[in-house]
Amino acid sequence: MRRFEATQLVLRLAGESPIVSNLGPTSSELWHAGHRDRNFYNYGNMGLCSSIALGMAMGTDEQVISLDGDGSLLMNLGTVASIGREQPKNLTVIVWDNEKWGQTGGQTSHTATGTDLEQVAQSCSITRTKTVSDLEDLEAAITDALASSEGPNFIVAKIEDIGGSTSVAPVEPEQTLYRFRNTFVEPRQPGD
Ligand SMILES: Cc1ncc(C[n+]2csc(CCOP(=O)(O)OP(=O)(O)O)c2C)c(N)n1
Ligand SMILES: [Mg+2]
Repeated sequence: MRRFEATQLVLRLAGESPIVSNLGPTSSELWHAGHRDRNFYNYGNMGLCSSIALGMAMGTDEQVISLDGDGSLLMNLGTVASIGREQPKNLTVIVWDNEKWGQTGGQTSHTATGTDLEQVAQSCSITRTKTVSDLEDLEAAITDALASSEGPNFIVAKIEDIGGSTSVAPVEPEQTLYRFRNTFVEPRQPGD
């Protein structure tokens, strides 16, 4: 499964739900697959994608989707424990697992040598977990997750080891925050 096609699938299923995306190619591919104000592109920070999505899920009733990366999540496994502790019903974490720190040279990550992120999630009290490796199973897992009010959901999506299939997206952190935040704010009425 290629991340770009998988990202297009996520966008098709997400509706208006906020999507938080890992730095680098994950964010660039999301931008190319379908830029929208409710995409929160991470920039430069590693390991905080699902932490930000967790905070967001705790502040809204909407379904929140995190598109994380194996290497980044491995850098901050504590976020999985926090998701397990807080049990946000409206959070779905999808980990694009290419078993590599892809964008910095393709160094092999721990998921290539025995670390099973689905089991990590299970051990942190996240019970709704799945590991998928094709688009059909991914679609079923996401559909089930977004229809459920019993999250958190944790999906490990095994993806092919290819570099970024798109050019770097022209995203600026400040603009991302401004655009994204405004989608949660009620427009002001005359006289307010
Ligand atoms: C704290 C920190 N350390 C290192 C980096 C450099 N860095 C940027 S992306 C990345 C690899 C991310 O791996 P993964 O989340 O698996 O995404 P992939 O590149 O495979 O899509 C690294 C090491 C960084 N941005 N921040
Ligand atoms: Mg990776």
